[in-house]
Amino acid sequence: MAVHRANDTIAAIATAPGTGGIGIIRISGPEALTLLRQLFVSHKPHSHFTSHQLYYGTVMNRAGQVLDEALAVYMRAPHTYTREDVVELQCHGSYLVLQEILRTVFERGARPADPGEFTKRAFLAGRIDLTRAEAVVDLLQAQTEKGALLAVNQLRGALFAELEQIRDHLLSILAVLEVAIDFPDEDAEIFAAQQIQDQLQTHLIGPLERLIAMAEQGKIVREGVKVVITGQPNVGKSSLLNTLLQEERALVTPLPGTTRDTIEERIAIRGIPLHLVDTAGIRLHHDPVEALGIERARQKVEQADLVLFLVDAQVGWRETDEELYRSLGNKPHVIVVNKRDLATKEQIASIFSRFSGKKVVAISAKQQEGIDELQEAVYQAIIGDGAELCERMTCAPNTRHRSILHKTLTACRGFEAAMAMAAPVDLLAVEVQSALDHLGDIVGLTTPDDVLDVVFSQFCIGK
Ligand SMILES: Nc1nc2c(ncn2[C@@H]2O[C@H](COP(=O)(O)OP(=O)(O)OP(=O)(O)O)[C@@H](O)[C@H]2O)c(=O)[nH]1
Ligand SMILES: [Mg+2]
Repeated sequence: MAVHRANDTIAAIATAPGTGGIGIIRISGPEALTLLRQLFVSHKPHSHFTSHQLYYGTVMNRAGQVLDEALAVYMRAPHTYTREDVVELQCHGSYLVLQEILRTVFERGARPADPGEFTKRAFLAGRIDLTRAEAVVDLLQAQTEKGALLAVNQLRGALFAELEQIRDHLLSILAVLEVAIDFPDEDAEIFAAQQIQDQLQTHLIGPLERLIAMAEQGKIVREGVKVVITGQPNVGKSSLLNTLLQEERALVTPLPGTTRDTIEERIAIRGIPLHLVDTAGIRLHHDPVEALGIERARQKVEQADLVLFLVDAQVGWRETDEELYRSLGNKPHVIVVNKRDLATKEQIASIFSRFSGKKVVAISAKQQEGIDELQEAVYQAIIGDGAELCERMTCAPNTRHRSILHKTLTACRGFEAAMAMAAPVDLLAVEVQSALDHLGDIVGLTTPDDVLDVVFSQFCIGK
């Protein structure tokens, strides 16, 4: 595991992703006050920050641009949670803005807090005992919005399951090598090099590369589930975006072909951060600008984690809807029957009848009806029975996971190279052991001495 010095100044977003309202950035360590002075300008001039007092002002980036209005509090050591100097910034809670502010904090010298590191510091400073630390975990879990937690847990569970499999394969290879070391004469029989090489490619290098790629794409828990609104022109896609955002973000007109380019916004549904994309209505068209928009719309659908497929209830299900719908393949989706205020019960029922068992919701984007049901359907698609979605995304490796995955992969490649050079078996075993050791930093099984890490890794970052 990367060695982080205990007296670094650390920072993280302390509130759950996507919950809105306010978002808190917490900074702890010797540089906390210096950082506060650098990035926060109080509205009322004052000569110094009094401990435990709230200040109202603006947060700036290094270029001096205002990032947000915020309330700041400086808490002088040792009367703080971590017994270090602590600064908290209460901001407006948009996840993007919070990340922007956090980036500025990092640029100015703080480093990202490890999961549970604030509480770990509190524990190490004798501020709380281990049982209390664990109780804090429970409390946090109870307080945090269920959706966000479920998402994190489910995704994290999937990551662990994959890593366990990788570990099992490493262990089985190690076992073969150990036997070969202990019984050198039977070398040839036990040590089936080709088989090990296959196992290495299929079950170790391949999956590790995939996980790293996934981590590199950024993703899910940090950035949100990518939800793309698609459908034919004029079905009400932009209206839906606006309704979900509660803001007139996209242009809405009675004319088909209004949206020419994609529009991307971030929102949260039940604590799950979403990256919501409105696209141009898809139809065959010769207007070159619209054609470009349509091409882009198709790409967005391609990249989506979840598609909201809109159809106009009054117009009904057309051949062209069918065509477009088929092009989704098995992409996770929710069918949204819009403009229900204009349609008869029969019209709505006839569309519903096509999708028995699938997720269909009838809404009116304009009258803001059925939006709760839609949110529930989206939530279910992601969390509830969204096994397909979770399976595809598998997990959300974070930055720490990523660097460990890299080290594990490097060790596996080292093993591969050593095999190719027909290195002595005990050297091969060393490579495999090293891969296992790295992996253990995530899975936690091969670092037996550190109960603390296991306990504290249960915390969300920022606690
Ligand atoms: N009555 C009613 N009208 C709606 C509803 N949703 C959208 N509309 C109207 O339908 C028209 C088209 O809405 P848009 O949101 O622009 O549709 P769009 O799918 O984004 O259209 P393009 O961008 O052209 O593909 C507008 O006049 C909206 O006011 C609804 O639920 N009920
Ligand atoms: Mg539109």
